[in-house]
Amino acid sequence: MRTRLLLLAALALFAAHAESATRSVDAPVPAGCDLRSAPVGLLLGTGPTARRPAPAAPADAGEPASPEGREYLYLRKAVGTLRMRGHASADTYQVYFHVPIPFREQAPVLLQVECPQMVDYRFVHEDPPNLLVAARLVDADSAVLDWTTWTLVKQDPYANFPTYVPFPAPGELPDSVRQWLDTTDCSQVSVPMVQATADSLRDTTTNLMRFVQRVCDFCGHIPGTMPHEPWGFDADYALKWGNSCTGHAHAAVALLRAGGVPARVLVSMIVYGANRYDMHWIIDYYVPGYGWFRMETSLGINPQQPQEDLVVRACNSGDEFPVWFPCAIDGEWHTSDTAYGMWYPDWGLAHAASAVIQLADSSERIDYAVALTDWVFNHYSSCSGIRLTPAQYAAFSSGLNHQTSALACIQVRDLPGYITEMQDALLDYQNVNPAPVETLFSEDFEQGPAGWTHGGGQDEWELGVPTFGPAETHSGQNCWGTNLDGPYANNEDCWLTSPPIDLSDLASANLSFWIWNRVQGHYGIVYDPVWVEISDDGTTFHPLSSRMGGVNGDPEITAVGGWSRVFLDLVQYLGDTVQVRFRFRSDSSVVFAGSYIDDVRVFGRHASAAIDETPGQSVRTPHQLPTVVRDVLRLPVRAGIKPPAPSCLLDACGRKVLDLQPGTNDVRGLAPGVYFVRDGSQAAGHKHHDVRKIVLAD
Ligand SMILES: [Ca+2]
Ligand SMILES: [Ca+2]
Repeated sequence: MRTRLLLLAALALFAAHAESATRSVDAPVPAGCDLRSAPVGLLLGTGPTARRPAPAAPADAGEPASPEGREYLYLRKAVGTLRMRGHASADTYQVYFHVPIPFREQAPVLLQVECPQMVDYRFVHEDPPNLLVAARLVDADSAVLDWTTWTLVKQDPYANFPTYVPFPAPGELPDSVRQWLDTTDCSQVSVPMVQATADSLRDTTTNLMRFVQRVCDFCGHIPGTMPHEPWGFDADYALKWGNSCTGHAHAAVALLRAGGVPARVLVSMIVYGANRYDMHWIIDYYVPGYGWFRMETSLGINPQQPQEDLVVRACNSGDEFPVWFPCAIDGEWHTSDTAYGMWYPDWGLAHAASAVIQLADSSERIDYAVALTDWVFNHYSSCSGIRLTPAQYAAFSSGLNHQTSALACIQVRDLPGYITEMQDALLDYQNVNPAPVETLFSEDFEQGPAGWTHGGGQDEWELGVPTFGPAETHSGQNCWGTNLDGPYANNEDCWLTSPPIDLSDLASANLSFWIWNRVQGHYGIVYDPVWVEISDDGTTFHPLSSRMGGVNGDPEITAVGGWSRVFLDLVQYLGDTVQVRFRFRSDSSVVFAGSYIDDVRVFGRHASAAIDETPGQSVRTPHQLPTVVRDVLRLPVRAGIKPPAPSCLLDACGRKVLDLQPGTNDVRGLAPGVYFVRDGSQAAGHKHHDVRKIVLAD
């Protein structure tokens, strides 16, 4: 039995989440704010008549109320702590995690990552607006990775929030929102209970807004308990038995879609909670003629103010996932190697978000600042960590310095200074101008095996039309499956291997594929796993993903999982010709439908000029921060930047106590306490230096 801390979403309107409580469970706790142990009265405190309160009080006392023509801009801070333990099977491995994304009213300013074992990191761009971060770490017994993001969020006063909107006639919705009417494995629009509930909530009203409000009130009253095992996080389960925030969101999405209202799931970090927690789940819904509005589906708040949450994933209908599918490639973080378990330790308490400042300004200037931040972040996230020529790298470094200075400006409420610095950053980033993303390899398996081979023990991989597992392929008629017309066998250990894929002359590369997985597993322990491996010589294969598990096998629950897409980073193999393979292994008893693969794609950017392909020698964008390990303060060497002033160490009163050299610095002579590293590698003439807090322990 393992004791875990669970977050109780015991909220009284916008009060902070309640203190964590302990609860014994014999399995890891799945993602999503866990509501099961929460006092129901508090959970349901926002009933039909309890509307959301006035906008949250300013983060700083004394901030004047927003005057006429002025709106609020908020700076939010989000942090994550990822703890890895075990040994990778290669010298380095990848850690993948989600951070706040550019999404409507919110624009990330900057990401900072601290980890003594980190080599570098980069952003993996999925379909817009989603992205995740892939950090590469040197293998060690254990590692702790801390990330921080700073995000601007502009207030939406909801001045246009309508009171009456007729339901759209078929064909009246724009094509761009139609995907969010689909039935999915998480939001099962087509099951009778969803249809009946939606019909009952709609009743005779012709007002779409009234229907939406009834769905919100209904979902706010779904119990925060999950009495039926095994757990599911889909709409069907939530309506039958209750759920965490994940099921509340899927239920609301399914009910709205069943009533003809496009709705999408948002995975978020709550700003108003004081503790560390799992990711939280809310939704957006589309009102014809007005656009998208946000809904807090666990507390029954509609519309929810955008500044209360930082969105880390906005689900396209094909991207919805029920928390633990595929296990270990979930919505929060995972590693590239089987040796590193995402469950251990403290998984589920890895995140926190908080308010930093808010300021009032003209809506025009705030709109511009957010749009500018969006542009800058797009360039920054495209270039960060990829291979650059020296000229590109110089431009990138200058842009990053301006971006860092901009963050310092906004932290002291200097919005004009922020805008100036971000404009300079944008100009620099435009000079980086990397090659566009191209598809380097793509296979939908509609034209036969196309060079893919399979083998191994008890091998049953086959290509064709599935008649047993998924109801349909992800594309066309064909996909690969561990057995197309029945369950896999016991004691399999087999592989499906791609033809060689050329990764030479690239600045970045990623692998994506779609997988339908229904294998034996139980609450995160996978008995019959599938995972991805890669080889640069066709002989020795290394893990590229952690082990992917499957959905539960409860006959009472509609199969949840469906086709899911996985994105992986291939930076370690740039310059090589690689083969990837899907490895499947089953134990000696209990079988399920198996693993099905479709639409494998490799995409990336070509290098802008000939770059040395030797890893470690090519120019990479540095983000390493000062670290203190065993009385040695290590100051990263910033290639390409000529420091105009030496870096130094300041005490808590701002007095210089030590000049710092790039590389290692002996700090044994200093008393324990809080110090600040002032980075001298800023461009000359800048008001703002990058200042990092460090703590010297006894
Ligand atoms: Ca296909
Ligand atoms: Ca088995």
